[in-house]
Amino acid sequence: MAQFPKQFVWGAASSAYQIEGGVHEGGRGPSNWDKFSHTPGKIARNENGDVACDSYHRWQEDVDLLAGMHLKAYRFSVAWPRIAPQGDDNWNAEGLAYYDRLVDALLAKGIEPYITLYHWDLPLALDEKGGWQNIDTARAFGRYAAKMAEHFKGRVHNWFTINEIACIVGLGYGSGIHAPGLQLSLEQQFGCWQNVLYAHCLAAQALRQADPGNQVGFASTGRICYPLTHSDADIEAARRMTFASPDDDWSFTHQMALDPLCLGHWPTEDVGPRLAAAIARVPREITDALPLGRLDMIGLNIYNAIPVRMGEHGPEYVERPTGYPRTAIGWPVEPDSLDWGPRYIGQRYGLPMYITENGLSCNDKIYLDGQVHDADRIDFTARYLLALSNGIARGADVRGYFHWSLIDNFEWYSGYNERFGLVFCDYATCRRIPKDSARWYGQVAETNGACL
Ligand code: IFM
Repeated sequence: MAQFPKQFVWGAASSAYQIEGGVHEGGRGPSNWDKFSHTPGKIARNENGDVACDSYHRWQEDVDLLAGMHLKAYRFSVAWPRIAPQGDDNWNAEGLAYYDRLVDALLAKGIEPYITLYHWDLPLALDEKGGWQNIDTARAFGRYAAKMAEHFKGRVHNWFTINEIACIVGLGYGSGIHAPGLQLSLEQQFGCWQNVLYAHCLAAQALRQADPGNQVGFASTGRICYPLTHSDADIEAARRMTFASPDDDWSFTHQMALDPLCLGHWPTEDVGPRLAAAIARVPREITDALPLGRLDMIGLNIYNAIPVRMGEHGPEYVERPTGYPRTAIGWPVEPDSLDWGPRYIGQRYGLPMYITENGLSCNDKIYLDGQVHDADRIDFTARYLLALSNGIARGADVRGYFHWSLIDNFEWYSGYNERFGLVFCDYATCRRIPKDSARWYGQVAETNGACL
């Protein structure tokens, strides 16, 4: 039987651009993702987030769905362009009022809001001035965070500043498959990276200044490795590969963000020479601000991991056998990621952790009986949660789990093709249908995992 700590937080997660729609309503300004998704050829079937799940109007239904699943926490993001339509300090009262309604409705149902301040939708005005290449974007983010902290003081206590710096930089400014669609050099990407971290630090400072009781987190994603066997050599090999930063694969790693924020220095282990040179050039203004960014909690977005063993010449990846289980999007099913990931990260940083995202896309559909039977999601999530409870039993200080996602939504360059929700969204009408997994996950939450 799985065991979770008594106060373990069961929740679900979403993000603004992926679910809200209402992009021209309530005084919201244009974003980088509006521009990118409306550029032909960037998104599957040229889809966009104009309507998405229409949560801009159906937020009360979302809250009711969370309550129906006995969830005590909701991680959602605020659309910066709704609060600062031009990216400056002209705050939009209607945008704030939208989140007032959502936060108050959550609190009325006993659901704790966990706000993410940046889940990739940047005011277009800032994007046009260079986006994360420009250090002024970080300064603007600090002011936006201050506004949010002051406005929600006493109602919101848990904040994640940034979601997945790896995707912001690696996909937005590296491979170019996300907004703004640039393909920059390692050095230029690292310039964006240091600006995003600086933004986090300024935001963390503002959040604490507004309310010293605020819990400040950073939702990180990146390579997790797990040992092929439980030999000491394989365990050490997987740890080392988890925290290596070679020049050709540095951005999708946790330590590039968490070392500076939690240890106060940049990674030193297995760092490629070009990356090391870029690190040596980080401006003083940013390095000096790093201590402000210290974390109260680490958010981990974990979907899979890579098996590793100690080979003759050092740690090596192990190829998965033919026919290995995969989700609809093609990601390998690797429950061990939730066992070893939090263990390795916890050993390195010694901070409380939350699984801020975990889940899968399935080829869900409405069956003849009108229901959505998603046995794959139940099986996947049960395996991952059992592994997580194992990691917790072996010392990982994980305080909560947020399933990605509450509801099917706009999956970035894949458009609406990938269904990650516990709740089905019929995009023609935006009608919500809780899937079998929603009922099952509700039981998991209600029994604190004892039914697993
Ligand atoms: O949908 C995304 C989310 O926005 C960020 N983390 C991964 C999810 C699945 O791809």
